[in-house]
Amino acid sequence: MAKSRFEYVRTYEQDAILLPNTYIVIRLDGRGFHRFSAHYNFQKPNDKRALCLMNAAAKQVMQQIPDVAGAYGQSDEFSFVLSRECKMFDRREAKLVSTFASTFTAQYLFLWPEYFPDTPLDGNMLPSFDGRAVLYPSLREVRDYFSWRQADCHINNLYNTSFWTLVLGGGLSEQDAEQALMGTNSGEKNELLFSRFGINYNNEEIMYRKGTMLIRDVGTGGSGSASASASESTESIDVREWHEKSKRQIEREKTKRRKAEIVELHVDIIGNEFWTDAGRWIS
Ligand code: DGT
Ligand code: MG
Ligand code: MG
Ligand code: MG
Ligand code: MG
Repeated sequence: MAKSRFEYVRTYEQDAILLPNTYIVIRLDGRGFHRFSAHYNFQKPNDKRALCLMNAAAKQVMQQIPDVAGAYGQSDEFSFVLSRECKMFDRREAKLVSTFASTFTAQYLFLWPEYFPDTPLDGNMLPSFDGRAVLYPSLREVRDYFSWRQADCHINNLYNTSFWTLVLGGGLSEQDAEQALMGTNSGEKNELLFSRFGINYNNEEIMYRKGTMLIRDVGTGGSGSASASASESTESIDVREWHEKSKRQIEREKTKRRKAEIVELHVDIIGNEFWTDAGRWIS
């Protein structure tokens, strides 16, 4: 490209580069979904169509971006964790975050009619998602990050389930329901649901209670890491040591991720089990 005398303006561009050798978590969150969900009459407290649409859009993002190891979603948010060796866009933060947000938004729009066949989108109320990238130095923090989001899902869902049961099932006004729940702990909310409405919270749909984890089924015959030993599979990931990987190894893992089937799980990701059994999806 011929250089013009205007070319110098380019030197004003500042790229924030994400630290090497760290896990990148990109969290997307629906903009103003309080209003968005009301506009399209999402069922309260959970609209299955809306949650499945989020999952489907996230799955498409994973399909298109093999650097994503796994993703967790709940409510109007989705978090994608990228492998530590990820070199996509030379780890330029703005390129990464904006690409994730726009790819996800495009998929959400494209898939909308499949999940809301009777509800056309309104040009004055279209979905958009903000995004941010957070870096974590080890699997310990990555794991705690996912635990944090799932705990958030649990707390909000228990509250929302109690609130809407009081309003829709108990005939309370929204203010009275808020009053009734003020200062109650989890046990008291469970008790209220059970004693007044015969609802056992633990029998509520698991996707609502646990959110959705998407991982790649990289198989059990040797994990993503070529040097993985048999004993590693039973080892808790937070004690697994990180070691420098060769370019070939990184490429091999990427190919494996690209080919692997994406599995949708609605399970506890706070306890050890998920990270010992399924922990192979991340290395
Ligand atoms: P933001 O993120 O600051 O732009 O604002 P919002 O309004 O998106 O707030 P946020 O992200 O904290 O909360 C998510 C909102 O989306 C919350 O008001 C509940 C709503 N929402 C998400 N999923 C569902 C659903 O399945 N059913 C219903 N009725 N509402 C939902
Ligand atoms: Mg939001
Ligand atoms: Mg917010
Ligand atoms: Mg949100
Ligand atoms: Mg371009």
